[in-house]
Amino acid sequence: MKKLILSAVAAILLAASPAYAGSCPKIMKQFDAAVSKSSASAEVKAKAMALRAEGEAMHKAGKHAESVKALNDAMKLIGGM
Ligand SMILES: [Cu+2]
Repeated sequence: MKKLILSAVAAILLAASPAYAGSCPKIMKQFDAAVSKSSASAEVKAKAMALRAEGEAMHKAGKHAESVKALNDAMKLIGGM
Protein backbone atom coordinates (compact mmCIF):
# COMPACT_ATOMS: atom_id res chain seq x y z
CA MET A 1 0.00 0.00 0.00
CA LYS A 2 2.79 2.36 0.97
CA LYS A 3 4.64 1.46 -2.21
CA LEU A 4 1.55 2.22 -4.25
CA ILE A 5 1.21 5.67 -2.70
CA LEU A 6 4.89 6.39 -3.30
CA SER A 7 4.67 5.47 -6.96
CA ALA A 8 1.51 7.55 -7.31
CA VAL A 9 3.33 10.53 -5.82
CA ALA A 10 6.30 9.95 -8.12
CA ALA A 11 3.97 9.79 -11.12
CA ILE A 12 2.35 13.07 -10.16
CA LEU A 13 5.73 14.75 -9.70
CA LEU A 14 6.92 13.46 -13.06
CA ALA A 15 3.75 14.65 -14.72
CA ALA A 16 3.94 18.07 -13.10
CA SER A 17 7.53 18.99 -13.91
CA PRO A 18 7.35 19.14 -17.71
CA ALA A 19 4.47 21.59 -17.37
CA TYR A 20 6.68 23.84 -15.25
CA ALA A 21 9.66 23.30 -17.53
CA GLY A 22 7.59 24.48 -20.46
CA SER A 23 6.02 27.46 -18.77
CA CYS A 24 9.27 29.14 -17.68
CA PRO A 25 10.52 29.93 -21.21
CA LYS A 26 6.97 30.96 -22.11
CA ILE A 27 6.81 33.48 -19.27
CA MET A 28 10.37 34.66 -20.08
CA LYS A 29 9.28 35.34 -23.66
CA GLN A 30 6.16 37.16 -22.45
CA PHE A 31 8.28 39.20 -20.05
CA ASP A 32 10.77 40.18 -22.75
CA ALA A 33 7.94 41.34 -24.98
CA ALA A 34 6.18 43.18 -22.16
CA VAL A 35 9.23 44.90 -20.66
CA SER A 36 9.93 46.91 -23.80
CA LYS A 37 6.33 48.17 -23.85
CA SER A 38 6.09 48.69 -20.09
CA SER A 39 5.61 52.18 -18.71
CA ALA A 40 7.23 51.20 -15.41
CA SER A 41 10.12 53.32 -14.17
CA ALA A 42 13.71 52.36 -14.98
CA GLU A 43 14.20 51.40 -11.37
CA VAL A 44 11.22 49.03 -11.34
CA LYS A 45 12.28 47.59 -14.70
CA ALA A 46 15.77 46.92 -13.34
CA LYS A 47 14.24 45.11 -10.37
CA ALA A 48 12.02 43.07 -12.70
CA MET A 49 14.98 42.21 -14.96
CA ALA A 50 16.89 40.95 -11.91
CA LEU A 51 13.92 38.76 -10.97
CA ARG A 52 13.73 37.47 -14.52
CA ALA A 53 17.44 36.57 -14.48
CA GLU A 54 16.89 34.83 -11.15
CA GLY A 55 13.97 32.94 -12.65
CA GLU A 56 16.03 31.85 -15.63
CA ALA A 57 18.84 30.62 -13.37
CA MET A 58 16.36 28.62 -11.29
CA HIS A 59 14.78 27.21 -14.44
CA LYS A 60 18.22 26.01 -15.58
CA ALA A 61 18.78 24.51 -12.13
CA GLY A 62 15.54 22.55 -12.54
CA LYS A 63 13.66 24.51 -9.89
CA HIS A 64 10.70 25.25 -12.09
CA ALA A 65 8.15 26.06 -9.40
CA GLU A 66 10.44 28.74 -7.94
CA SER A 67 11.31 29.92 -11.42
CA VAL A 68 7.66 30.37 -12.39
CA LYS A 69 7.07 32.33 -9.19
CA ALA A 70 10.02 34.69 -9.76
CA LEU A 71 9.03 35.20 -13.40
CA ASN A 72 5.42 35.92 -12.47
CA ASP A 73 6.61 38.42 -9.86
CA ALA A 74 8.76 40.08 -12.52
CA MET A 75 5.74 40.31 -14.81
CA LYS A 76 3.64 41.86 -12.06
CA LEU A 77 6.32 44.50 -11.43
CA ILE A 78 6.20 45.72 -15.02
CA GLY A 79 2.42 45.44 -15.13
CA GLY A 80 2.58 42.65 -17.70
CA MET A 81 -0.17 40.66 -15.98
CU1 LIG B 1 11.54 25.92 -15.70
